[in-house]
Amino acid sequence: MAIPLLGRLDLLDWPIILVSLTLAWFEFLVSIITYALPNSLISFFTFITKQLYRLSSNPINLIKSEKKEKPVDNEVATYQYLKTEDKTSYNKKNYNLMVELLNANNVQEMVSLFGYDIETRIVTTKDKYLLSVHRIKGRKPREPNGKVIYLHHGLLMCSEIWVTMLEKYQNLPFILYDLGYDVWMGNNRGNKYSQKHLFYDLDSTEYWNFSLDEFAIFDIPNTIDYILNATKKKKLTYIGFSQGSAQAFASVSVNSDLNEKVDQLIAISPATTPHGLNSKFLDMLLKSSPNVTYLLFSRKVLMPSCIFWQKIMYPPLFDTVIDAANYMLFNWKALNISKMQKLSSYAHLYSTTSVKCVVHWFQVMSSKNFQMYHDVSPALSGLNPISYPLKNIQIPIHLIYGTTDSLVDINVMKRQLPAHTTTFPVENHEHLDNLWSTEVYDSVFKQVLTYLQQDLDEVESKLFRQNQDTKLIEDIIRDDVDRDSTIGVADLSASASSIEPSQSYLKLVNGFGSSEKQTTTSSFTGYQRPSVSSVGGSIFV
Ligand SMILES: *[C@@H]1O[C@H](CO)[C@@H](O)[C@H](O)[C@H]1NC(C)=O
Ligand SMILES: *[C@@H]1O[C@H](CO)[C@@H](O)[C@H](O)[C@H]1NC(C)=O
Ligand SMILES: *[C@@H]1O[C@H](CO)[C@@H](O)[C@H](O)[C@H]1NC(C)=O
Ligand SMILES: CC(=O)N[C@H]1CO[C@H](CO)[C@@H](O)[C@@H]1O
Repeated sequence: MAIPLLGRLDLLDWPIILVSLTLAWFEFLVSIITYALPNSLISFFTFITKQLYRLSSNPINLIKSEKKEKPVDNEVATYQYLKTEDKTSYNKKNYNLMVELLNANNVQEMVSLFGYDIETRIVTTKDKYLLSVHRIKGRKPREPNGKVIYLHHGLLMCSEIWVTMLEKYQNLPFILYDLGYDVWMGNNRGNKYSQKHLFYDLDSTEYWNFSLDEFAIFDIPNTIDYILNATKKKKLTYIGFSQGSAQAFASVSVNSDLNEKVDQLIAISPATTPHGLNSKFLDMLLKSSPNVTYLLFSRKVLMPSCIFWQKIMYPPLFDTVIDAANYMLFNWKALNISKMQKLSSYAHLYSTTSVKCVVHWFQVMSSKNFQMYHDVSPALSGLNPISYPLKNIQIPIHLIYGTTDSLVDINVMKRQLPAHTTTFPVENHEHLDNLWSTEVYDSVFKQVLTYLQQDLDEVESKLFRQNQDTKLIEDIIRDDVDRDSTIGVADLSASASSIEPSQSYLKLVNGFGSSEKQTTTSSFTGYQRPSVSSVGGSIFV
């Protein structure tokens, strides 16, 4: 006898549903418990983690049986987490900037650390979602070159990912702006900057009822139209990271008018049909049926508790968790991103999206076909999803991909895309390395500039020599900081004690409930930036 609805599940789905329900309940319980936790307990856990990180750069080493070297003296121990790395990249300037970036609340605060400003525009999509688009503004006059660039982020991200690098010249928007481009950074519906609909409640299932299809059909074309109208230009250049490039391919393939509006698509770490997850169990679990994923994560926003965890976690621990999760899910080892960089970048990695969007990706992975979202399993119903007609794209496409990126199967992608697609492999790079690695300017952004038909020698002389004359890079350095002093870990922790408590990068973490506000003034540009209040511990005990 058939049971309505549930009777349609495969045999294999049953044990999975049981596991999912257990996990879901577990997450529910944990979230109840954490919300009920008093602040003092949270501080206690933070304290414990801090002690663990003092003993070892990586808590995993603590459980390993091998003996540690003799205990280090206190001065050095305060900065153990960063110690294992090449010390040359640590100077006081970088460290202070990292603290500021880590604690920055929004993209506006982030770019202001580098002497830029943000102009926010609100795009209303045809289906009435409101999206923020961020346009870079400089505080200094520069010569516009009349070209427009549109940057778009990846899955579970927001526009902040473009401006997290500690070295100014490794942030793509700043290079492009200084070279004269009009630089815009888009945001998908549902992320940190676009959580608004004219009619739907943010808490409703209707609001979160979107997948890649809506990005492709509404968000991308509507944003492009908005930018072109605002700039009174005929064409722009699109640069996407990861899902941001997949969205663009999908979008151009179904909106043929975009062929006239975009002059080229530059795809950094593009992903259209990833193989699947590294963890076989999770892979099977999530590919099995969308209903399982919906049971596990609801039909609304994906894991909103991540933001909460990020807030209460000790930042190095948060980074370790992200690294471990990425390793389990995708087999990424994140060797090319320095720990210092991770502290600033990972803090701006996660933003919200819908569960449906992730379900859509799992459908693409399991069918090995870049197709639209569909509700019923085609194997059972004979109802087939529509594939995105990627071959329709007429504009030039350039793929910049890492050779060790487990999400990119370059041959599959080349077969899906039109024949005029060009590729540029980056040796030994994983997915995120193409955005945040220690040499991302040299290995990736130079190539982007080449696609933009910039003369690299000219660029370098413009960016770097100009900096020597007019101290552009130095804008970001506060007067009291000696930028050239490259110091070892011991010195770093010694100097760290002179950093005021308000600069502890834990200030956000335990900052709940305090109304104390402080402002720091950058002596060079004279702008005022509110800094988050500080309660609780610093890493420097
Ligand atoms: C989501 O949107 C589709 C149309 O795009 C509609 O058929 C479906 O009923 C909606 N689902 C929910 C839960 O609102
Ligand atoms: C284009 O911009 C003008 C203002 O500059 C505005 O009045 C008009 O509605 C815009 N058109 C579209 C299609 O967004
Ligand atoms: C998932 O659940 C819906 C009802 O909520 C049902 O119509 C659909 O057939 C189910 N899909 C699968 C693959 O079990
Ligand atoms: C420059 C650098 O550190 N490159 C490393 C990037 O990561 C790969 C492993 O994924 C290493 O083999 C490279 O040496």
